[in-house]
Amino acid sequence: MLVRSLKDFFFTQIGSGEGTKDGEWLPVSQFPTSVHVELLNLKRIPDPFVGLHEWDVQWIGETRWAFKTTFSVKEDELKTTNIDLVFDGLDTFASVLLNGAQILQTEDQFIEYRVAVKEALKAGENELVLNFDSAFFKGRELEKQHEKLNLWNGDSSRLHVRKAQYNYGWDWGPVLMTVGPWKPVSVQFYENRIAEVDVRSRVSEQLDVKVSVALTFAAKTPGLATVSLKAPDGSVVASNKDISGTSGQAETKFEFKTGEVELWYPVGYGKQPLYTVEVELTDESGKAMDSKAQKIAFRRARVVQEKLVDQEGLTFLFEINNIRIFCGGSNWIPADSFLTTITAERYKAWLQLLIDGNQNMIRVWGGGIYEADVFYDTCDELGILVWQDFMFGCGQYPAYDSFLKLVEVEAEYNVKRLRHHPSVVIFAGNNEDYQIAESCKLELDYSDETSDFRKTNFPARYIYERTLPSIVEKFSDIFYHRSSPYSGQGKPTTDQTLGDLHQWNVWHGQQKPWHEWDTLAGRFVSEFGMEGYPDIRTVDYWLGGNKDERLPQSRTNVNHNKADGFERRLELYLVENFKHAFDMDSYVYYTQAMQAETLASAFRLWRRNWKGKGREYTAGALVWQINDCWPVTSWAIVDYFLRPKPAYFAIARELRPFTVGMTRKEHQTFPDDLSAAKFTIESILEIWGTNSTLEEKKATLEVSSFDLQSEWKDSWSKSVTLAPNSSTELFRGQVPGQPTRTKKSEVAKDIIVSARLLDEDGTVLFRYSNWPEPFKYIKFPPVEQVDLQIDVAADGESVTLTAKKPVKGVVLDVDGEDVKWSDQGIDLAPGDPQTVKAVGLKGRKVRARFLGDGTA
Ligand code: BMA
Repeated sequence: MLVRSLKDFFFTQIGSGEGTKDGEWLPVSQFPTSVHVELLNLKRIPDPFVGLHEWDVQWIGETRWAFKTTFSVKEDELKTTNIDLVFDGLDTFASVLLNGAQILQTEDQFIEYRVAVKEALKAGENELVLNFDSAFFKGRELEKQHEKLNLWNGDSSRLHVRKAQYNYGWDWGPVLMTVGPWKPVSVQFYENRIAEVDVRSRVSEQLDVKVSVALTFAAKTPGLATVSLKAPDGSVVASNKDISGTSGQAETKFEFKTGEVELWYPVGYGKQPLYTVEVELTDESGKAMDSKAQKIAFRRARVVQEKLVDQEGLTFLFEINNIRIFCGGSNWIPADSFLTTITAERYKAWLQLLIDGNQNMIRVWGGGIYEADVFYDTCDELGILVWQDFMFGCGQYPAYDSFLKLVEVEAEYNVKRLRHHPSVVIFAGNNEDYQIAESCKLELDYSDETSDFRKTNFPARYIYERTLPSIVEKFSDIFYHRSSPYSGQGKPTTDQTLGDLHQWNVWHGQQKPWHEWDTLAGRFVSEFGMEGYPDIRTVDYWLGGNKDERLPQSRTNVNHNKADGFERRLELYLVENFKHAFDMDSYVYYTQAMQAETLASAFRLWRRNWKGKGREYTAGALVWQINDCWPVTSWAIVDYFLRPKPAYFAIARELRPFTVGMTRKEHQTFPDDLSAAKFTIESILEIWGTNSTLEEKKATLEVSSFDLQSEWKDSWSKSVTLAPNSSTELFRGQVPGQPTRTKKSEVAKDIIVSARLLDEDGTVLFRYSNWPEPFKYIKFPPVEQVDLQIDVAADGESVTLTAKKPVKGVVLDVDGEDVKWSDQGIDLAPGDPQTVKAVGLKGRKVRARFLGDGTA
């Protein structure tokens, strides 16, 4: 098969306007591309990521645009039996003309379009024109034609349009309605081609492997196929030849006993050996017609929902090759408002950040896109488990026939595109659409499994409970989950004992203190979060040098935080917990410190709930969100420019193989039920360890306590054994140095309890300091007494931190460009120096912020 990519496109605005003059065709600067990217490149629009310019480019989304190219076809090429034009992705409503004749009308951004064009082509120059309508107008017309439906985020017309929903604006993203050929365009010449390679590898409980390879050919012409399975080192493991392809279909099988082929494991549990299935198709004379290679891997993946020994409900856990995995990870949104600008290197950098953050799962969220192949390839290579939503987010979607037809084609196309990735272990029908149905009190009777839901005012239930599960089952072996969140057993999405949970009662909902995460746990918490400002450099980027706007309350900063009521919520959590300052740099620090505390606490408390077989009370936590699509203040733990926030490092610590967790709770006891004045208050400390490895771990737990207001300190240690793949309770008792109190006016001492887990050779496996809360009450010692020292190593690429007093929330920085720090948001204890890598320090002076550093 001969494939020719078409890249030399020109674009113009249909009907003159701000973009291009009448009849002015401009060469594109890159391909694939979109109109915003091209106008930005030509400096015909301001950068929508800066200032309030988002609102200066809205006209683009309400304008029609055209792209055109010419390509030549030789006489002999024209003789080829089949010639197709293939569009991997057109955003979104395009009418396609070849040599002036319309050959295609598109209406779904998420699928490939293939058109047989042999008859429409001529020898010599051929002209291809793509006329794009305004998706926004199209949506509004469809909405008028059908009905206005409920949603959260964006214009309601989005629900009628199969386009990345976040384009319409989200509570972390701008309104930027992209338009254009966002994926490659090619012309393909072939006698016959391998249309589909469907590799299913079934790994039994005994871990033996059965592989079936089903082939679909474009044409029913005589031909023979050879299917080879190659090992990661390229050697041929097995091969089947002379498989007849004449009927257009063919199948072949391979079987391997346990251990004959290597299994794929998620990061932290084994390697990620990727095999390759190579298919050669020849005609009867042996002349090659087409070939395809597909990476595959062998793993047994299960979503286990079974009874717990002593709690109601069911587990919701992931098991890979018979190993139950605590999933610590993140939610992923599109990494840019302008998708065509995201390079393969950027995808890899993001996913490497996830791995460096000790995370093992990523959820591709339902308001974005079915991600690029490189995303899933990289997850396969790095051992990152993928939770894949279908692209429906926070809406009461329709299910009228034409919409349903689009969804069927879209789902089949993307399930087939993603099914061979070992990393993809679950498909979820949508993001939060059952929550919309619950909160809008739509017709949703969970016990009704039989009605034709299209006749209800929650018609999309038909998609999530009929259309998608049957497509997933028919074309893949991947587990299907009706929605995220979804409980099942007829329970609402807020049930904490079933399915997955979006726990938003911190920040949204009841706006509870993060200290209550333990009572807010679920079987699998697939969303929770806290906002924090991005790095000050990112803030300065969107300020575009406008110093007058360099304060938290400025119009520009407000435009770069899309979360409803963010001011109130940020201040709610800051005022309740931190003495804080309100200048720009301080607000960045304090919101980041708050975000880090909030999110680390969640992972710490929920990992404690992973207590071994039958006690997997919480089997996963996916933080909302790892990334941003533009420079913004949001729930992201790493900002748009891939600058990690302290929360990223705090979470990375809590997801290490061995951790120690602590809580400190006040227990008030009354001698009898008469008196309210007579009571005792004890500060009870609970300590536990976690071990995500499959071996038990012997270590030493060392607990050092310091009084912030005096030289008093205490220390004890004991040998501990951390159970494999579980948490282990290690200690419960009074906070050292904190006497029992009998009056509320006897305030608790500022005792800092620092625990370290030491390996047999004395290496520090983990350290964690538990501080009295809320932090706002703490009387921090004068900075001189703290005497925080930052010593730069001889190689200038790391710094060692020491202090005479416990220090909380150390964030390091330098002037100028970023340094790649290995840790941030550090809690220091006297006598326990910590070394932080500082790649790119280049001799610059390191400064530090910390709680009690005098800025508030
Ligand atoms: C959940 C997500 C997103 C949203 C986030 C923060 O609803 O599914 O839709 O951005 O919360 O509000």
